[in-house]
Amino acid sequence: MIFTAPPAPALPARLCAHGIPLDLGSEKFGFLHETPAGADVALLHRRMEDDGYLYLREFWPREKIQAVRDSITGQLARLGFLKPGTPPEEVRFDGREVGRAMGNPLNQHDPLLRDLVFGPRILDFFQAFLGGPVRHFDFIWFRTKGSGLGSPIHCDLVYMGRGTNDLYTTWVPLGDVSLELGGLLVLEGSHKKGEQLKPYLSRDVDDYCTNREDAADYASGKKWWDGTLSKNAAALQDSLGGRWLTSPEFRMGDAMIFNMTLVHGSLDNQTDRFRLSTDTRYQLATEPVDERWVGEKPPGHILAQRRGRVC
Ligand SMILES: O=C(O)CCC(=O)C(=O)O
Ligand SMILES: [Fe+2]
Repeated sequence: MIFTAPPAPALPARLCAHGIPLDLGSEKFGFLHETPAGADVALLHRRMEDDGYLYLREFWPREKIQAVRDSITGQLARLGFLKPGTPPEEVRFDGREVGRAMGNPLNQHDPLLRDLVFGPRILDFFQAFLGGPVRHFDFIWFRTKGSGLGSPIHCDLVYMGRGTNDLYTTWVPLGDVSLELGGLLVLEGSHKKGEQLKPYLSRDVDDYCTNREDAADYASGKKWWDGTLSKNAAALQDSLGGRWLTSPEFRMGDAMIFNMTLVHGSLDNQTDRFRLSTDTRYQLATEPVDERWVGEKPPGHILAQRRGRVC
């Protein structure tokens, strides 16, 4: 019998990041490397080292994600974000954005969600991967992306680098995410561009330079840097190299785990529905933790967290 590779999925005519069309040629665009089911810890480490991420298909049972999705679509309906008269399951965008990270009104304490993203499946995984007892940040980042929107290109380190840098993000699609709906987008090999990205990676969004003339504006909260690395995914790719990678379809149950220096963002949503996902963070319990993200009500990027330094 002759086995042939599965056909490459058809690409939409256009895929954009922050309004900038990506070059979809095979040198510039491709699909994420799936981590084999049952990979041992040595292979997981090798993949994390080589790729900066692990893409785990069917990490959770689909029904578990569906239950969380139902809870979230119900909340969106009650909060009035869905197009009136449409079934909540369809999550039809009604023109009003839900709010980013700290401004997102969805329930951080939803028991079904917490049982998923802080439950034994993921904690056991990290315990094996990191080789000791682990902890997670308490804050959950919700992504509820309406039509036309994606996330700006960034590395996570600049938002959460005040504890250990041996910290991992888990991005969880709460629904199947087609290319048009717009899922996570990562720049191949970018976790190994530390030298080029040093000026960016040495910053933190809550730090400011005391020796600059606008220091007072940052100290008082009048100004804030939002941590974006680039607004132009195509130009960034020209300077750093690597293909932009995503999945032909992220499916409910998949987990994308990546390190703090992998450059990523997301594809713009080209549909009339919300794209739903969460991202959460995990580290060894013995390592220092970034205090902005722990506790019953994590403070996050509040003014009291601003720190001045000589740059
Ligand atoms: O889902 C998104 O749009 C962005 C996700 C992200 O930045 C993350 O998981 O760290
Ligand atoms: Fe991120």
